[in-house]
Amino acid sequence: MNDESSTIEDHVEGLEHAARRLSRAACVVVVTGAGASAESGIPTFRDTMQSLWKEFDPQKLATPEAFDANPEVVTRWYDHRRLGCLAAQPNPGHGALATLEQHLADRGGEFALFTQNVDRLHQRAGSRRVYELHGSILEWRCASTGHVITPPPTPFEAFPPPSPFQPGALLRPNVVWFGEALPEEALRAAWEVTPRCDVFLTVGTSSQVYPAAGFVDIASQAGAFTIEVNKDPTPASRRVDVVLRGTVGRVLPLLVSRAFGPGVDGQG
Ligand code: BV8
Repeated sequence: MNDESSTIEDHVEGLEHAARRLSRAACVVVVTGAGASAESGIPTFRDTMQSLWKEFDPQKLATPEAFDANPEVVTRWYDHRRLGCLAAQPNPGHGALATLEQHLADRGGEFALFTQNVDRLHQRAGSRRVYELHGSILEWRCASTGHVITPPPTPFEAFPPPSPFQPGALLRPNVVWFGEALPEEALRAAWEVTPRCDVFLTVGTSSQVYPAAGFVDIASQAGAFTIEVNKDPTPASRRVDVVLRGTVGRVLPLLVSRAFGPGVDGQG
């Protein structure tokens, strides 16, 4: 990169190497976590406990046991987060992933995005092949019959919200709690495409929750070039080929525009 074109913005260590590999890839797999939505104003999973929730542990609340023991607290927490997700807008990091997917499609390549996030911002940013590993907070389901609904963008009127499908039953968020199985289709897709990808990106995740945190190892062991985008070190940092240390909203647009030329960095 010559001096004229490079700016302080561009000096993300490893960017050129990552961009070169990405520009040649025929199959790209991405896993995202809460850090991808942080710049949209959605608190990350482990930072989500602020103000009225500060005395709760998210890992304890995101369980079937907590819902059974205290359905009012759990459904209030999830409805509070649901409304936050509805009010949020996709950020340039989401846009860059949608642009990356389009570039792979334009060249007849393959792209798959596995998100641990439950906010649907990837879809709102234009990503098409998205697998929601941990479900969606915008959908709720009858805890007894499994019927799924999309509640209106207003707070529930009662907590815990009653199910309209069975008298006495409750509604719960249609997310995957700790100890619950991930959606079959998403897992099957992950096991199928991850070992075939040329480049694997792990984006904005603390890489602590399985099985999602293990996908990077499957890709790496199959020979993929692995990239981590995170503002902080994670357990995956020492296992990937390149760490792009920085915020998703800044690094991903840089990476995509370096790999595929200017003006395609997800900035609209
Ligand atoms: C299951 C619900 C089996 C929705 C969540 C090995 C294999 C399989 C399972 C296990 C295993 N070992 C242990 C387990 C059990 C468990 C697990 O992984 N426990 C952990 C704690 C060790 N896994 C499970 O229980 C899974 N189920 O495997 O079932 C089974 C099989 C058959 C039949 C029955 C059962 C279920 C896991 C899903 C749990 N549900 N959420 C919700 O409430 O949101 S997980 C929860 O953590 C969130 O969904 C979140 O997505 C996920 C991961 O967190 P992150 O997304 O990484 O968010 P976090 O805040 O941690 O980190 C944010 C990162 O971004 C940080 O690194 C930060 O530095 C960075 N960052 C912040 N801002 C930015 C940024 N980076 C860049 N730019 C920024 N601006």
